[in-house]
Amino acid sequence: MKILHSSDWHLGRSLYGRSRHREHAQFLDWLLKLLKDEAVEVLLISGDVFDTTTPSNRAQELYYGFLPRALAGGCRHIIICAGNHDSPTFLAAPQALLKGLNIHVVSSGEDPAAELIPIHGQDGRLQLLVCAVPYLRDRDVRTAQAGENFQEKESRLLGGIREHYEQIHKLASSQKKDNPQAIVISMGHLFTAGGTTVEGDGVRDLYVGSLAHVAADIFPDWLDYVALGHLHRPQTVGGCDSVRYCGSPLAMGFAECGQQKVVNLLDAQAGSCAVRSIPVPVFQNLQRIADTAAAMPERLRRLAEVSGESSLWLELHCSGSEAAGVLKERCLEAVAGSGLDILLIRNDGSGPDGALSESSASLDSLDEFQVFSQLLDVKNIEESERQTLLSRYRHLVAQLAEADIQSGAEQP
Ligand SMILES: [Mn+2]
Repeated sequence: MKILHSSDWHLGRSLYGRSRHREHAQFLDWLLKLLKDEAVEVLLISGDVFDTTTPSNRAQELYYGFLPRALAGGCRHIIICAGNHDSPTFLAAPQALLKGLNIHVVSSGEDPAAELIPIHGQDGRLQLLVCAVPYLRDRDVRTAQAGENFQEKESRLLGGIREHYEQIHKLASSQKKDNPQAIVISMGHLFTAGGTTVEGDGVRDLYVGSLAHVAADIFPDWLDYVALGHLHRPQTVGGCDSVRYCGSPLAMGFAECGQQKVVNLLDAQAGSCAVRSIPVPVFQNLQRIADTAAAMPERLRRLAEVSGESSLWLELHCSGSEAAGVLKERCLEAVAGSGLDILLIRNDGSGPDGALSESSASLDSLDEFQVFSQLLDVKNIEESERQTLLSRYRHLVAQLAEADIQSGAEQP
């Protein structure tokens, strides 16, 4: 049985204000062809389908346009679990309709039994059992206790996550006993201990701190495969070939340019699951260039000559003495008429007007934590107080990210 594992599409995402819509559309077309060519029967999407909890209509059109085309191409079942970027209620809203088409959406982690998806063969026997665990939110797995500190909260959360996986694996294991021929796969959207990320790759910290990394031993070794989402770099977990993050299909930022993106294709039978990583083509070239401000325009001019009209998005890191405005003008002039497109110029401010360059850094290039950290710098906050404020701020941002404000339900 051929099964394909993908995750972290982040439909609707932009890069420094530039839309990635065309790239996403091209990726989905490529994926449709792959599903068909490889005669994939089941597609697994391990969370972060959308980049935000309120995706644009265009982003939704990509998703709802893709699903029926995948089915028409021969894919029998699609299983989608929610990631931390997805709104659980948004993904769940068309659940009943999609279920009728064999598209299974699991968006909330309230009930492990509801995350167990059985897929039967034509002979009526259980062929595949998928434990489709979505991103587990704080409220899914634990009850808040009065007066607990952050550490207690985190350790209780980790315990709750572990227990949730134990429960679903117990249910799956008892079904497996009656159906030894069945393939069993777990899906999850979480940060397992030892996983790696790249600066600026768009992986939003889960929960309050970075302590909430779950040990990979929550996945028992009798599982045929574990299809993970959340980390954007493809990787195996704990040296185990059958526990994998497939990563995002697009480079999420300039730090990821040159990183080979993949989807994982499984040829699965009970007890043996061969995994092949299929490289995803690059639909938009990205490049980061670091040089002195004085040398940058000439370097761009040479690059423009070589690349001609082919499209290349650039992030420039400049050092040295050049006023930000003049530098920008000279760089734009150097790439005029070519396929080179400068998305961001970062000036390290080592020149005489360093302060000016720094303050003109675009808000687009900073995340919410960098903005807050700069605010603490400006206010000359002392180190001890700084740690407390940072920790509270992270807590607030995490709460906000999990609030699912468009759900229409009364917020507690
Ligand atoms: Mn993600």
